[in-house]
Amino acid sequence: SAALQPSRLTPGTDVLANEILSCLRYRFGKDATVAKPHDWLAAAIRVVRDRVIDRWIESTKEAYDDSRKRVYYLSLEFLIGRLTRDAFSNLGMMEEMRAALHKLGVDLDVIAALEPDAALGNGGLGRLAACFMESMATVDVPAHGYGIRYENGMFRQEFSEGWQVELPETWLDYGNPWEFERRERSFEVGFGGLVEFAEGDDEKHVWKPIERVLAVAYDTPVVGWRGERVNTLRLWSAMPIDPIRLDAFNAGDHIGALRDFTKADTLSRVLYPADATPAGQELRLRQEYFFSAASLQDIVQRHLSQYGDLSTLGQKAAIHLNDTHPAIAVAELMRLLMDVHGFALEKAWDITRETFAYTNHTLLPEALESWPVHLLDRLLPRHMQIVYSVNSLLLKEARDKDTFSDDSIKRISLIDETGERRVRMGNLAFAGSHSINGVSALHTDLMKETVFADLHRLYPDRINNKTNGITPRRWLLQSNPGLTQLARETIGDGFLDDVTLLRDLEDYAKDGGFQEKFTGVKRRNKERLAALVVERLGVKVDPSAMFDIQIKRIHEYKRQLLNIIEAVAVYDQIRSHPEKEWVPRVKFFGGKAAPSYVNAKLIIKLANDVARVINRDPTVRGLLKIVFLPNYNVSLAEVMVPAADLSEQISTAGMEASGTGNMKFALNGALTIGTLDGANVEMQEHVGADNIVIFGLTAEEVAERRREGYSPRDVIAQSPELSQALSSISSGVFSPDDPDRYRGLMDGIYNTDWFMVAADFDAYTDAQRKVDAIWRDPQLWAEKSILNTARMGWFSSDRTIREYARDIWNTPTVGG
Ligand code: DL6
Repeated sequence: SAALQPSRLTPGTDVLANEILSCLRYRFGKDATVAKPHDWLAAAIRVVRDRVIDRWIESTKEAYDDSRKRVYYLSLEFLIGRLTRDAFSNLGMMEEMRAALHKLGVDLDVIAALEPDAALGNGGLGRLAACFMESMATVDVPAHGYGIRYENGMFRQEFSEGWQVELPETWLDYGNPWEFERRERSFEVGFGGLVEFAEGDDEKHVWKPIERVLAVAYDTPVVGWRGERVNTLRLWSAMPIDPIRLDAFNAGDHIGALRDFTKADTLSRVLYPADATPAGQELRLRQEYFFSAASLQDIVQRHLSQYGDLSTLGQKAAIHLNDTHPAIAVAELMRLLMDVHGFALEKAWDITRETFAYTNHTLLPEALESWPVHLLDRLLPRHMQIVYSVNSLLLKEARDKDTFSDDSIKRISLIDETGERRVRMGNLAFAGSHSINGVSALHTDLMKETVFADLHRLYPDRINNKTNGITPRRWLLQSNPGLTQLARETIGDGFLDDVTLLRDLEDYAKDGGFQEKFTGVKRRNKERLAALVVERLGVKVDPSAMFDIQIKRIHEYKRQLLNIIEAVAVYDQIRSHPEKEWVPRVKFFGGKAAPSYVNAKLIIKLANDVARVINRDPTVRGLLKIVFLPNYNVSLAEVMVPAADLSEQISTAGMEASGTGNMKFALNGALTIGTLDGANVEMQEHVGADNIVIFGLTAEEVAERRREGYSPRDVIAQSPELSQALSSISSGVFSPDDPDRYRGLMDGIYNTDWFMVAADFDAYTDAQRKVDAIWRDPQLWAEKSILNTARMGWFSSDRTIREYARDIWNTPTVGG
């Protein structure tokens, strides 16, 4: 295993073992003979946690004493996964803890696996926030993450006859040893009511909400690499101000007496399980305002207690909006500045823009948030007034330029008047920020050309690109100890601190001895995944077959359908040409569908139906297997990513903002088959065009085909393989119990095919055969695989965070 250098913080195995025993005894009232695995985990965590706390307090104090600028990262999602390994490993205590536990007869890996995933996010956006938190601590940016402490995070996915079933995930059942409740950090958050003028001052407004809830802080320490800095993730939990209405209770209305409790509790109860799909219900807006308002009160209070004056807020605080979900914070800060602290509109607007920055994560029109004016009017009446006020400043600026047509002004407006009047949260976030960034070069260019074209013309200096990254600690050091150890033996330890140094592995790419070791590591990772597949699904897969993996949220634009249809085509081919030399493959899928997304759920069922037929067909002779692992989450990704030979990144070009799974796979030595979409474009530049298999239409070509009037039927008619696959799915070959099950889904491809599955199909199958050809030459495959690992260091989230710090937040960083 990767015995990372113990840091100066480690106290030695015996001391740790004694601390664990004493924690068991005095905190949990147990001794070693009666302790259950959960008790051992809880005790081990607390022993490490005490050390984290020391660094945490020091980091906080240092930032205060040095008057350092702080970053506040507002995100409705933090998809953390397990925290324990991060903390143990970043403090350099992993191996000593392992030894200490071993001495006590406990296996660290066994108890670590008991920790539930903190799944407070849907997918890429939430996982990015988690990587950023770890990287901010690593590169020494004093930062606070702010979000919601959902009691039920992402749902647990099970399959019932191949259909997705959603069940609540209760990650807090055994308590959460990593969090600290901060009752003293509670803030009131209001909703509804009316706005009045302050007494004797009809310049000043006072909002009188009719409903109030309490936001209570729960803090989690986030440990940076080598434990140099520990930052805070502050998650808000909602509580009623009065837990029970005694008057109602005493009058016999026992349910009514708890109404406030239920209403408050709902706010932090569930994560909306929507990703790149609309989630536009009132509760969602309430959640967004709830956590934005609590966070801003906290930030303002901290700033005032240190600096006494909010006019310097933007110099000492950078508030980052992770997508538009916290965009209402722009209006909330304006309200606090004007109504509570007496700033004039223009001055408040200057401070606001100096303080805020915004990251856009999607161009999909259905995922761009907007709220009906009447809803904001009712729920947040003062904020609606403020939106109108800043809109008038914004539109005046555009009109004064004389180069904006009426149509252009309409698109710039914060209010969309094309149908029901709605507030455009993207425009609000843009207008209220000094920096707006996309998450890959292509995505940023498209932002400038499409959704924000007019605002970009008005403020040409604001949009900038910050290509996403991933933390190499979790996605290499922890999840792939075998590869980490091999790299250490080969090129030394420098890459542990600067992952770009992995490029030294390039020298070994053609070295037969190294290739063998590299392939051996992959083989063991594949065996581990194969064992997990047997355990969870009872399906046997051969680790010498190519492991071809597509794991991500299920969405039509991500085109799991393209992958499944290709599997069906290969299945046909294997049966018609059994004499050919087929490359044995296991196609793995993993991912959840938004519960309301009918087609995504049908795609899951299709994958499972196709798997059932192919896996049981003796004529296939195991040359093709399909495995859909249920309940894909961060912990499962940590097993699947290091085991992949081939990574599927096949979205319709122009639709995936960046992708980050693509980076994790390539760093772990998988070859990518992908379109020129999102960060794949930059990955190709870094790993080299020979070491990635790119296919399909470009974003420009997709747009052109759509403009021209694309006819999928004609394309399908030209492709016998595709025609055959589509008609077998459509006619019920894979769904004999319900032959029409997939007719509608397939008709969508024949008639519209918005996601260009048919248009890209032949290019995709050609690319897959190219992959087969490389696989047949194991040295060539190993060489390309090693070059992927060696050249992916640039995609570290440390690099991304340094760029944010330099270009957006104006805060210093270390290293790099
Ligand atoms: O930026 C993180 C991640 C990107 O890598 C994905 O390409 C993108 O789809 C995802 N966006 C969302 C958008 N959801 N909303 N709103 O999750 O962000």
